[in-house]
Amino acid sequence: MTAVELRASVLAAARKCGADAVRIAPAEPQAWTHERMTASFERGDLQTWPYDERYAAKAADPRTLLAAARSVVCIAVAYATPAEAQGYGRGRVSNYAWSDDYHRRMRELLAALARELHDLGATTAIACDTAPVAERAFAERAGIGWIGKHTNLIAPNLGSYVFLGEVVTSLELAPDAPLKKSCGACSRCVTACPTGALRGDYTIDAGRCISDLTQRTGPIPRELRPLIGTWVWGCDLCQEACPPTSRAPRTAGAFAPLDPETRAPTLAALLRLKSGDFKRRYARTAIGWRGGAILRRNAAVALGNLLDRADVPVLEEALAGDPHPLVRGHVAWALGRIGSPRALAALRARLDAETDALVLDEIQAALLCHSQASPLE
Ligand code: B12
Repeated sequence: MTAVELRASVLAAARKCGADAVRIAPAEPQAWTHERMTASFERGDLQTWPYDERYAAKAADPRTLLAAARSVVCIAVAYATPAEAQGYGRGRVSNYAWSDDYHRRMRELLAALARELHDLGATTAIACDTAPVAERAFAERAGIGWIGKHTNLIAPNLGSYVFLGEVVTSLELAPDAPLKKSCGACSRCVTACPTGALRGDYTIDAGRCISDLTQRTGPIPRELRPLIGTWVWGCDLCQEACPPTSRAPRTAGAFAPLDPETRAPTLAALLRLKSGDFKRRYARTAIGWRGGAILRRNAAVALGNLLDRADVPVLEEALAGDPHPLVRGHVAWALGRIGSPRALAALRARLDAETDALVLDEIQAALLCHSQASPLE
């Protein structure tokens, strides 16, 4: 087989396995990526992630995954499915988590492609999300698309609602050229981000990104909670505002959407979600890995942002009965935000019964805001 035929068979195999876009990058260390990632970590952009300079060095060099690496086969798979109206009282879940967990689907796809490459005599390593690979940077180098001001990779005709994956291989394949495109003067994503996470210079302060805030463990900083709106898992606001992304067809075949209650859960029901129900509903999705308490915490914040007195009883119930102090603390905040007489009475009543210091602090902070006047009274 000639080098041209080999390359063509690899690209055809990737398409056959389900890639919507496929291009090749050389398996060389990317000094520019190493530098940019290091600078980002030094600025503290990814404070909730265990990343450092050593991680950046690994992520910028595919030989970390495979010593004999010569090429990186980069693929993108579209995941946007038709958008739907959310409905009042429902939480927003990011489009990337509307279907079966993409990690599983992408691994199947990448493993199938790797098997095809083995038949061509190659050794391989596959990566999607969890391996130390700067996936967007390699996809950008391969010419799959360009990195936008929202820091997501935007592929022509597909937009940014694409998952990225790589097969690092010992095969010597002629690389593709980068597209060398940029967002130009467009900065709609920057304006659309309510928390100001995007700086407009193609970098992000991930500690302010709603996607990070809803997925991290531990308390969400109080000053950022009102900006989260009704997002309960991930966030798509920067991508919804992105012209090439909103123009792209929402017809992903590989990721069929699950039922509406999973994609846009009723907030009151989410706050009451028991562990067994959480597993039944979310174990198969990309939401499953963090556990139910994180979702209940997020439901509390979303209810605090809906500012509806009708939700006070369910919040009251959770303040007294949720087993997790993290949830009770955010519920206290939500009751304080609503600030109706019944909500404040529930907070006061809990002061004597509550034993957890974090929750007590939240209750006191919530009551303090109302020591002068309540917005809804
Ligand atoms: C940590 C992480 C997060 C964190 C931090 C995100 C961030 N922007 O760094 C949080 C939780 C916030 C997050 C959110 C999301 N994530 Co995420 N995440 C990752 C993960 C695991 C590591 C990313 C990382 O290393 N970040 C550190 C920064 C410094 O590095 P970087 O993102 O690679 O980008 C820099 C370099 O590429 C460098 N660079 C290198 N070469 C070049 C060239 C040019 C021209 C430019 C401009 C820049 C550049 O500049 C970039 C910006 O500084 C990757 C998987 C992976 N292994 O790569 C998925 C990944 C990036 N996430 C993904 C997705 C889908 C999301 C969400 C859309 C999910 C959601 N809807 O909630 C959001 C998007 C939020 C956003 N605007 O970024 C996809 C992105 C797909 C795409 N089309 O780009 C990935 C690739 C997973 C996958 N396999 O598909 N994520």
